[in-house]
Amino acid sequence: MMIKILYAILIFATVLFQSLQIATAQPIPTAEENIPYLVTFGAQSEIKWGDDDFCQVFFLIIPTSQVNPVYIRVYDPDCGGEFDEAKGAFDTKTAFSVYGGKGCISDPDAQGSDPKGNFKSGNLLATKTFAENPKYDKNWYTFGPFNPTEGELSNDYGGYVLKIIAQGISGDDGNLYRYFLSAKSDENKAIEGSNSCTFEYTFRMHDNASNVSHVYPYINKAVTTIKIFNFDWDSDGVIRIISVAKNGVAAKVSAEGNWETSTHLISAEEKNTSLDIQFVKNRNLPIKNNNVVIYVTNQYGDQMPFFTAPIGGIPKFKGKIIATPIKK
Ligand SMILES: [Ca+2]
Ligand SMILES: [Ca+2]
Ligand SMILES: [Ca+2]
Repeated sequence: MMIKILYAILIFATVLFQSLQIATAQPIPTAEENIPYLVTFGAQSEIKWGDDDFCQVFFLIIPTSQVNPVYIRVYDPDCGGEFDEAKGAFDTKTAFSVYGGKGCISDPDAQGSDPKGNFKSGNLLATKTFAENPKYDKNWYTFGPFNPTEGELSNDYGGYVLKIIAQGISGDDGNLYRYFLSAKSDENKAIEGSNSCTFEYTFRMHDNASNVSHVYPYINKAVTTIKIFNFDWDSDGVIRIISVAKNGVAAKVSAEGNWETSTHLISAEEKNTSLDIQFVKNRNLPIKNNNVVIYVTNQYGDQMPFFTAPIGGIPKFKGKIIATPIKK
């Protein structure tokens, strides 16, 4: 009996260890991020509704061990129906376009915070524009199949990289959606060892104030200072940093339709780890339908990637917890 229990514990520990070692990041956003939806507004929208540039770029990283085709599935790509954010009648068109090939991620314009210059770098592999369409409301549209080698091979990012750009072509409504990098066309089947990243995140917060959302920028060994930019947070609580060396350092937060920035030093132990930037809503006055934009630069002003499956796992503060006496 005792041996059976020990054996069960061993199996459980092995599975847990493996799950920590292998990133499985196919739903975008991931469970670790706890972000309900990505959001992109139509080109005629007011930026104070929470999208500064009506464009969102994501990179999908496929391990070189993957030989079979992959699919990029988009949940609720249309703008209309249940989840999307209406301004008057739904009249928004959103183009989703998939790119691969040389320059797809390595072109510096692809890694900026603004859709400028050659940000559509690489080869266009597929594109489709969606308006309001009940067929795709609360439903999936599948791009692909794509051969992994159609992506750009990148040693820096650890695999073949595809890019998907969501762009609000026209209209003034908010299109909410999610992605899944799948091994199958008609269902979501994870690809072991894959990951995804973006250099500027535009997303919808939960309405329920008990939900904390997270993004995970990776700190490579060259980073000494970071600058956090956030837009249209609507003063909805706090944005704080957890890392191996930071235990809830507050970033300066934006109100409605403005950018705020704060600069934070990076310590030696934070190099080659991820930061956990947490979005904690105000429990007394939670904001509904809050869309927010965030990006982070290093000391050279270069954008840093947010990985949907944090590299090295979710960081835990390793310093001493200093107890603060409770005020009575
Ligand atoms: Ca409209
Ligand atoms: Ca949608
Ligand atoms: Ca907002």
